[in-house]
Amino acid sequence: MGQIVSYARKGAIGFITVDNPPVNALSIGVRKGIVDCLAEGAADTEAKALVLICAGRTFIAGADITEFNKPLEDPDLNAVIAALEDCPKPVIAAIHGTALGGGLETALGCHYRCAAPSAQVGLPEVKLGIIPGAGGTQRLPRIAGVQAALEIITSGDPIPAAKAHALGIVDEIIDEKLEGAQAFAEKVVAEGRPLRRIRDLDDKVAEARDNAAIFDEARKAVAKSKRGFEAPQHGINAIEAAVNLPFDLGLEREREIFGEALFSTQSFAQRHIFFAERQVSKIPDIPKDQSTLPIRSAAVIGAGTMGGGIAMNFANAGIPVILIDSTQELVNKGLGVIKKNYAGTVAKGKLTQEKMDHRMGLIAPALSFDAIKDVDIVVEAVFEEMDIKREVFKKLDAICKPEAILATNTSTLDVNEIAAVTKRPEKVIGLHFFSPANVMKLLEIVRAEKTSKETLATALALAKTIKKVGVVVGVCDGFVGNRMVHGYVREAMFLLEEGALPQLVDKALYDFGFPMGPLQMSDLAGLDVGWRIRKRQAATRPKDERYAEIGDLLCEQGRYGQKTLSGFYKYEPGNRNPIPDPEVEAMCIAESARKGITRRAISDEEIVKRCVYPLINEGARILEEGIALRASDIDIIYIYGYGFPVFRGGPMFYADSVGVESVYNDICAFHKEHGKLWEPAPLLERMAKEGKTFTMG
Ligand code: 3H9
Repeated sequence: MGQIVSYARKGAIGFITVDNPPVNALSIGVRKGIVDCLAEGAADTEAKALVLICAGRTFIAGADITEFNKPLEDPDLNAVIAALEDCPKPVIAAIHGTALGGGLETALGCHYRCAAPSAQVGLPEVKLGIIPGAGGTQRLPRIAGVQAALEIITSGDPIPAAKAHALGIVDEIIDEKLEGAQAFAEKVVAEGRPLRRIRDLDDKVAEARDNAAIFDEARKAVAKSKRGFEAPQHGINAIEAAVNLPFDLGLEREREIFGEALFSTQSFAQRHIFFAERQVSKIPDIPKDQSTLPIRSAAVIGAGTMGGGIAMNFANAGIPVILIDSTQELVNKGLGVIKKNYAGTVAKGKLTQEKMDHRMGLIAPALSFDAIKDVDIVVEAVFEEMDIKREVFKKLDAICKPEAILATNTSTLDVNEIAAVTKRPEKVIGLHFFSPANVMKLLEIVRAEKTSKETLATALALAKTIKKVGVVVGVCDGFVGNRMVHGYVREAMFLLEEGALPQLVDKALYDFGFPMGPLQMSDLAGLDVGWRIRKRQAATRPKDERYAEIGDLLCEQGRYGQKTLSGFYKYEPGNRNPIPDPEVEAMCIAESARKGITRRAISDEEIVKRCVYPLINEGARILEEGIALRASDIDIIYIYGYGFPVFRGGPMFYADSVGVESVYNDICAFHKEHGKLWEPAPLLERMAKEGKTFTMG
């Protein structure tokens, strides 16, 4: 293996090259290597300037996150950056790919920066629950101004090279392959440019020195846009220190805040999610080099809300898609909804009219299955009835080319049974999109008994192509997400019988960090869906099982949720804001009386436990049954499919952070009080007794 960091001179310019795949993270070898090569370059009398450049696909993408849980080895990154800044020769960073976090901080320690046109720079630390810890909060406002620094640091989003250039972060845009880095360095030497240390700049921070309002506004904005997240607020505090303190004291303050954030539960949760997201596509029995089928064309059966949304995903990725329904009217209606969705995005300035036209052009309506005989994949999104699905799959099997993958978007039905009606069960898979399918990032990829590895690997690759987070799950009623959500909503309804009102239940879970509570969510999804399922299950429901009738009573009154402007709440036309409804409150009180339940005051803490712990309990069952491969996969499903707060790490990480034993003990107490629906999952019980965790190794 070659050196991680090496020094070589070309003409009068010394090159320090970092080569630490995959993303040139700043592990200890890189930190030491940079300091050593810098000394070599400084001592090289022929070298008039030094260029810090990276091999591979990117400039340094940040500190090595895997080192965060270990004792830090010297030199730390601040020492490396100080060495760059104090170098007696101009040091120039040459940036390609992404200069992120510690990577950008390193570049800001250099005297000048040049970048490839496609490069991006950013400080994404808040996404890991921390703040930049190597001077980023102190140097960025000095070079780019306080407002820009606030935006970049609190959002964590990268900015393109051109914008970085306009802000002064990058001094020169060169060519894609960074061949112009040498010429730029020579120019710096020829022009006798000074050793510009960002730490010494003051004009941009001075502008904000008597402007406390800029920070107040940022705090307010972040409290709304990043509700519940601590790190963006920490970031603002650190930038404020940059404005009001001398550089070294500001750096010290940044260090303190960084340390505090690093050991916070939120940061552990967010780092868990970072790695969980990268783990999710790794399937133990699927080799890395597993062949996949190219997906160059697609078809969606069913032009309803779901089918239309799925078709948009293909069109967005540039894949032509045929949208089929049984009548011209239904197809036209579906196309109309798609057009309206795109037009909304154009109106918001997030899509050009030209791109919209191109995407619409990729969606071809059709009435007959004959139109789809050559497509590479078909996604069925017809009515959720087994008989209908079986018919569709029989027809698809007969018409589609033998290599085509046949996918079902079922959310509850047995994919094995659907596969069994075809002669190609190895090509059948579930692709469970979440509504609205063009927006929600989650895709449950349902691996049926006979699904081949190639089909599964193709589905995982497709998920990436259409920018979804694909999570592989096994066959069971509701798969992972919906199976777990059942207990979450069930308890919310029991709480209404016990003394809470919808707005109280929802507020507790909103405050916990969900974008909305379970009852508002049910109103949004439509109460009739669950009602239909419950009616189907009524015959087999054990007589002694507790059951809340409130959801059924609402549906019997035609209150199906937002679409009928009434459900657990009332709604004004065209407005999604829930309005508490005295009629529903009276219904809750009447139900308690009918069941002989004395209504009581219920704390937010109990509401959270009653609704969130069923997720954990069912999650443990799902894990034990092998329906999910890993606890972290369940966390990803809940974050991307149900808005579980990222800073709590998903339900399984949350169980670990509260303490598995404590969760188990509460579940046992609920079991005693509320009956068998709360029976603890055997895995949860074992883990509690053995002192184990779901996600913490
Ligand atoms: C920081 O810098 C703190 C400082 O302010 C203070 C220090 C004192 N470390 O995402 P990919 C791994 S905080 C370790 O699939 P892509 C990743 O796990 C850091 N490992 O590639 C994966 O491993 P595997 C601030 C890392 O091309 C592999 O690399 N920086 C790191 O889709 C490929 O990753 C960030 O937060 C890391 N920093 O995207 C940037 N980064 O193959 C985080 C990646 O075993 N990184 N890995 O699964 C990213 O955003 C993306 O990885 C990037 C490439 C855009 C760079």
